[in-house]
Amino acid sequence: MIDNIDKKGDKKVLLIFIQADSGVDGTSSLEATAAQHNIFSSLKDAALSNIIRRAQFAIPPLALMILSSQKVAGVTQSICDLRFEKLPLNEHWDMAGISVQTGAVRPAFQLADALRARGIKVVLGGPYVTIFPDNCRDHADALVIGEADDIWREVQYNLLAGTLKSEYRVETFPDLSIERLVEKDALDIKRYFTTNVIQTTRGCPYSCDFCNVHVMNGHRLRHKALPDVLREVEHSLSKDKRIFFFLDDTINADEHYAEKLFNELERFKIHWVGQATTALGEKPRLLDAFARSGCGALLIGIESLTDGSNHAHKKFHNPAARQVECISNIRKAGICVYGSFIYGLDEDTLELPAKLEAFIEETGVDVPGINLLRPIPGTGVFNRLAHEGRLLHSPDDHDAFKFSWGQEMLYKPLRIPLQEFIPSYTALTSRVFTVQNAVKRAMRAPRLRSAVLMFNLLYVHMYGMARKDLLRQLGEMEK
Ligand code: B12
Ligand code: SF4
Repeated sequence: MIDNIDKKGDKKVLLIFIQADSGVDGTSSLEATAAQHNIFSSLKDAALSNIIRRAQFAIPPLALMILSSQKVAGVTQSICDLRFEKLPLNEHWDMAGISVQTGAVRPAFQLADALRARGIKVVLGGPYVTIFPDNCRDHADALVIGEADDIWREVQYNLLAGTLKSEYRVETFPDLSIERLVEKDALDIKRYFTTNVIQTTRGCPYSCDFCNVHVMNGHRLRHKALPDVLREVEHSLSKDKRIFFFLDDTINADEHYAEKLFNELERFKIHWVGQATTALGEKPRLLDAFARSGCGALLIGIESLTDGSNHAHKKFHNPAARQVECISNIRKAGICVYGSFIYGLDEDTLELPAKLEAFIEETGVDVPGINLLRPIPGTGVFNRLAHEGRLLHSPDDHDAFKFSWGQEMLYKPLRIPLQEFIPSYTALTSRVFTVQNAVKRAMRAPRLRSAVLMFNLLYVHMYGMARKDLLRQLGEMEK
């Protein structure tokens, strides 16, 4: 392949991560005009939105770090993260690679069209392209469908040779046990809260119907070899000494592997955060390995407090009867819990908010996240809601779909009329997210008290904004 290379010169590739319209990229009111009626409040919202974007989730896109680590002689790659920087259009680029997440489809396509109009070749990849390639074809010179860890080299060779194909389809999931060191040289390290992002496994053995992961990455858990992970931690530390984010969706999915990993990691004396299931709380040895290796906080998807609702959404690995004990045990081990709940699942009733509040109190969840169900196109729940006529927008209009911050209902809950559901949700978030509760949670947190305070205070603001949007939606429904 290399023999065909056009020797005219190096090719420059820009890898782009898009800022989503709302959600964790800095919540802003969904109704811009309404937010602007008061200049001071819109300035305050813009400033807070900026802080949220930078402080809270300022980690780099691992996908683009992986791609830029696939080096081909004659190609230079840079990452542009539109959440924090502007497009460097004063420079020459031969090709742009855009990561398209569902929910940021419109800005991604607009950007792709604009770049192509300037003569830059555009390759689209990422979750949305993998699930809905046909919707993307008109906006790209090439699509990469699937996990691009290995195929990205071929794309670069073809760029050099002037033989870019319109489609690259990854037929089998990459074998993660082959070492691929992730480099940071295409990134501006200073822009981020930390650049230590590591994924040790990919895929998910579970099938929650509101989630895309098992759809995109498969049900079989693929592991990196433990020595490779340790080398990656060491390499990452040599460039950046800050906290680590393990991006695995369930870092305790393979308990045996996780225990070995975190026992080995102890010697690096790092601090880390990640995502786990409640099951961790009933495995004292594993929990101990997590705590000794420097685990400061875990995001735990609790979703509902009733088995009926969790089971209705194919989540079977979080039995309601064990939730209190598991969460309490994790906190007793000195690990903060970000408890992620969803209100509005199929078996939920108006009694759930009171239960949720009591649960948060009883277990001492350090940072609660009370989400509305987001039916992501391509998930089982999206298809079911579309089939049952419960979506509030056309199923074909993926642009109507937003990953907002509990700011709008996108569907009709099964057992609660929307007119009652919205007020019960807004009343719940106004009780849970108060300044007083933020201070209380920070004071009782097992560690990371200032981070717990900051998160809770930001949520006072973010859920407050969400309430305004939701109540506006309710008002419109009642007109
Ligand atoms: C860490 C993380 C974040 C971080 C960092 C963002 C990031 N994507 O790096 C933060 C906190 C910022 C974040 C934010 C959000 N996230 Co998030 N996040 C994740 C998580 C846990 C890991 C992402 C990751 O690094 N994966 C590992 C890499 C290697 O996989 P990958 O991103 O899919 O990339 C591979 C392929 O897709 C492809 N690829 C990707 N991009 C490109 C680009 C090109 C050019 C090519 C060729 C190929 C290619 O090749 C890559 C290598 O194999 C995933 C879950 C998951 N398992 O992926 C959710 C996930 C991506 N997030 C999700 C969501 C919903 C969000 C938010 C909308 C949340 C919110 N309400 O605001 C925002 C959106 C932000 C945005 N601007 O788009 C959903 C996306 C669903 C979808 N269909 O798009 C996921 C899948 C979670 C889920 N359960 O469904 N997230
Ligand atoms: S929500 Fe978590 S546990 Fe459920 S399928 Fe998705 S990644 Fe797996």
